[in-house]
Amino acid sequence: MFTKSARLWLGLIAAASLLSLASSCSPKTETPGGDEGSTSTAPPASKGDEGTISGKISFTGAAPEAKKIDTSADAACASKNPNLVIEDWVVKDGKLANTFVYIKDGTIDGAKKIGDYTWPTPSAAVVLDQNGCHYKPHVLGVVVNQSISITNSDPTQHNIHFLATNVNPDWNQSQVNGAPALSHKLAHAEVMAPVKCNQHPWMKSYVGVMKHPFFAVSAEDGSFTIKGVPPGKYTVVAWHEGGVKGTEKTMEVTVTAKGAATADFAFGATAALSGQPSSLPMMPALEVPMGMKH
Ligand SMILES: [Cu+2]
Repeated sequence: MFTKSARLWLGLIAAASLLSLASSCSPKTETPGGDEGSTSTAPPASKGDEGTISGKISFTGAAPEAKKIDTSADAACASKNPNLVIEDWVVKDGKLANTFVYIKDGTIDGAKKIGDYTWPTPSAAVVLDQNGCHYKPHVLGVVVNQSISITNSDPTQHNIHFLATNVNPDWNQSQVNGAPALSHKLAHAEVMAPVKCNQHPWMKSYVGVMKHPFFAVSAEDGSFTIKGVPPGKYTVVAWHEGGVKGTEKTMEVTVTAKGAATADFAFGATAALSGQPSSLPMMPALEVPMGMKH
């Protein structure tokens, strides 16, 4: 059957695969908003003095053209949503939608760093709908382990694919038209978990997974509000797709008791130009076996 050296090689290959499996079971976490793990401290009790962080996301310069998507590969998509356009940059009157804004770090007044607490996971699911052969919403946020209810509102089959990163694992499910909702949870904080449809290559979505509930997504008028923020000093980040792993803007924000802090961010033509509309960011990490990265 096998020569002695072939047997040796087979053994080595098996050992290497086991090693890489073992290391991929404990994914390296990049801790946006802190990460789960070391502590399980409940956050300080509410004093009823929480404030808000709100603002507008602007796009400076000429808005990138919203390119039309060729949906001819699926007649159901073409007839339901004939004017489907790429959603990489949704700009209206100089304001930018689909920006994920979150507290990355910071300290609650009289308490610890926000990432040192384990915030409760909301029991309500967040809905990610496949509707008109695109995702609604295009960008969404969840708390670690919060259910995402994936619905198919189209007269065609979709295949939702949460791409593996070095934070969260691969998850890939097809869903025929009329099928019940699927449910998925992400166990690790991540900015952003990329989602695509294996059936319709233009379909993309991004899910921000936070250890805490202090995040929001900018609406079509660029506005966002993060509610229920305990008074403190925070680093607030606005993330928008484009570039290799998206583009982030950072701001230091102080929230006073019952205060309304403002955090306006601006993205511009430079970030748009570095975007890669035809491919998903964060893909390069996929091909490298975990064992080789340490
Ligand atoms: Cu699809």
